[in-house]
Amino acid sequence: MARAWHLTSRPTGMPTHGNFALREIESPMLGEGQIRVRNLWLSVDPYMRGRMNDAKSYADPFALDAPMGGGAVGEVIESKAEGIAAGDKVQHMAGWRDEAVLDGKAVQKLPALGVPDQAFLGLLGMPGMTAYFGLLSVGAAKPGETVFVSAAAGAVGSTVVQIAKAKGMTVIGSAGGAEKCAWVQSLGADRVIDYKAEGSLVKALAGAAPNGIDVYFDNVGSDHLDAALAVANLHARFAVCGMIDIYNRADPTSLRYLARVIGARIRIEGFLVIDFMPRAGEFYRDMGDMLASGKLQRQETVHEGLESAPDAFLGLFSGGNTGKMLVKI
Ligand code: NAP
Ligand code: FER
Repeated sequence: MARAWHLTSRPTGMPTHGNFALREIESPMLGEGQIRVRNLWLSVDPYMRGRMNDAKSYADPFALDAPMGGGAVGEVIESKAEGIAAGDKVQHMAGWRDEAVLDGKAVQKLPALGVPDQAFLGLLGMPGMTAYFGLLSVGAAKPGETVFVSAAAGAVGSTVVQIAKAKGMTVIGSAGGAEKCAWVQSLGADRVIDYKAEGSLVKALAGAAPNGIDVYFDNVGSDHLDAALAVANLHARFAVCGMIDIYNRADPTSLRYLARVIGARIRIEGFLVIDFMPRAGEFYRDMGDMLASGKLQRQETVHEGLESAPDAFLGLFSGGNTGKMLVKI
């Protein structure tokens, strides 16, 4: 019997195990055009927290008492869809479960880039694409400029660090704890800030970026965003990717340095990775080249078994991952 994690209640503040239940689901016979996929890897991502709220947003909330969704990679075990055969590896959005029956049109075969399957959930998947277009298109980062990225040891942030270095930028990354900071430095970051060890992030960033910053890639919001505003150069660009610091709290901190937007003519722009899907080919080509020339490293934190999905998800909010957080089935 296939099983799927269901959202059973909407969290207030930090989610708990009590918000989820692992339940058996139907495994229907295949209709014309459908495939059966055995999931191998599940992605857990911060955006899922937003979809647990009953709020109007870019995507519908997760329904209560229904299987959760999310990025996944699996193997086709049965197919009635043209062009897809048993044994094919595919990516799709029916995650948080061990098996899924899907329309063949709802999955993509994994590109042949010579990397392990799970890379398509991280470095070469949604987080990688977020990093790539957020940095180069939204942030319009140029060689020689200084980029600051928060949550730099995470899936998106660690990819931003590596792309920025490969493209000739000076990079400052922030992360929680000495071990993560050492890893971010090993990826090529010029300076790292252990935000958990700093009293004032403004002072720490001013010290790490004596010539200011030209691009801020925001994954965290709050004090990180404020510190970036404080040290931003004239015509700096802020690519606002996420604000994980506020996803579980009702009392967002105020921005003391917001008015610098005016004098420094800062452009602050939020973005969604889905807007860049039509440019996926560009991403795979350029990332493929960078991979082939040894400029990109992959790192994953893996939780074992479908049972561990809520633990993996909750770990995102307590710094439980270095690189991409994954569940291996
Ligand atoms: P991730 O960075 O791999 O995982 C989350 C990390 O955030 C944790 O490991 C933790 O690292 C850090 N963190 C958690 N709570 C924090 C807090 N209160 N203050 C500072 N750091 C905190 O996750 P990801 O998938 O790469 O996502 C990163 C950001 O990008 C998120 O904000 C996410 O919502 C956003 N995102 C946006 C899009 C889009 O289309 N706009 C797409 C993908 C992701 P430390 O141990 O360093 O604290
Ligand atoms: C994310 C965080 C927030 C994300 C989307 C949002 C796709 C959107 C928030 C909103 O619409 O309020 O990681 O990823």
